[in-house]
Amino acid sequence: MRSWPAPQVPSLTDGGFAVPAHRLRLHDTGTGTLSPTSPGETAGMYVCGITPYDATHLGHANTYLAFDLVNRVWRDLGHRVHYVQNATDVDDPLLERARQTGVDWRELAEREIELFREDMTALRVLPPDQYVGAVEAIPLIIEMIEKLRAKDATYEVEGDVYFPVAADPSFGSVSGLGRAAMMPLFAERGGDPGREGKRDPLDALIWMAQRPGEPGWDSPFGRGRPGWHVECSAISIEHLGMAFDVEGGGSDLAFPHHEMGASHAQVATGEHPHARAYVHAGMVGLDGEKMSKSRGNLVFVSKLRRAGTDPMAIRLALLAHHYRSDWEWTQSDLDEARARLARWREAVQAPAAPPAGALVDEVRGHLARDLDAPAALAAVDRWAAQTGTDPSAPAQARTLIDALLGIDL
Ligand code: 5CA
Ligand code: ZN
Repeated sequence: MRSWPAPQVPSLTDGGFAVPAHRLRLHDTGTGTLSPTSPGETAGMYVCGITPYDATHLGHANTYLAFDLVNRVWRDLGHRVHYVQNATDVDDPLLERARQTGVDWRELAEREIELFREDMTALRVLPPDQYVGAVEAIPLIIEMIEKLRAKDATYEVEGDVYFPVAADPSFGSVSGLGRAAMMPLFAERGGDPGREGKRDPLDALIWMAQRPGEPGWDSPFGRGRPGWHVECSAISIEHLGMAFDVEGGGSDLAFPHHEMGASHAQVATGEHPHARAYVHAGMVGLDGEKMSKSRGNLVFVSKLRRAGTDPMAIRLALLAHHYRSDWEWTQSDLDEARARLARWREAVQAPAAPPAGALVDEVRGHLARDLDAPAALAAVDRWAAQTGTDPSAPAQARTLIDALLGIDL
């Protein structure tokens, strides 16, 4: 599928600031520790995309912004970044919404993906190099299921194909959860622990035989459509291979989605690990609940934009929270971000300011320690509150804020 246009990313090294000696450290969900990313020349990142049955809400935006920071920090460290994202353009919730509203599921997906592209462009989120829909990936997915079948890592229940989690000795290491904790999450997040005929309640559906009135594609295991986890598993290894640097998404994807996807990939390829680090963003809520399409308590990026909100204020409002924290959106988030944006704009338009070198080091340092954007923002605030005499500092600070925080002043 078409990705979206890339914003310009100015280079701090071209501006005379040496490449930092540190590495980017990120919190890995499986180990619960900060782990240094150690990409080669090219860093590989897969971030799960939207299920396009509704518009992008601030929770989605917050998650994509977190990984946009990863992208920007790696680039600043001199790496090329190979970034891949999917769009789950065929799945239960999408088909359900299409049925309810009488819209063709393909049209619904296309419309919402286009809106997502516009939102990401407005928020200056760097686009993936490959933006891949589940539908266009079906041949890849079938190929992957064939590999699992060849390893005896599939079985059928009434025409549906399952993956036995027992096939992967490292099952559980992505989320770090034990079976007791997995069970309720599996039921809550699209799994079917109670289905009769399964060998293990946690086994995951990888191919669903066509249901009446639903779309289906021919495959060696019958006409049907792919399960959810195998979609991201197949797309990620096709474009990034195994052991890519970061797989990311919101914390609701750690289990079962990333856990199952890793198991599928590890069993199909016989290699380990699927990703070197599994990184998860916190959940953004509104009125005491996780913002979610099914709950309907959503603040849409597109709606804020249409109401005239500066997308840079939305971006700053989200960056004011650490990416791993769970938090609630309120109007004051936006008010504070607008005021901050105005202060920063004024500071970079001044004829002179305090030297920017220390600020560059500080912002780079904060982001390299598990993307501490709130600390980076506070450092810029302190710089902007001072007066100084360095005439090149305002432009340098502007470059820094653009390159690493993605804020166009
Ligand atoms: N298509 C799948 C991933 S393959 C999916 O989860 N789609 S989604 O549209 O439901 O979510 C897209 C991304 O936004 C996921 O990374 C999800 O974890 C994240 N997300 C969803 N709701 C929130 C929220 N309230 N706060 C933060 N992130 C969220
Ligand atoms: Zn995914």
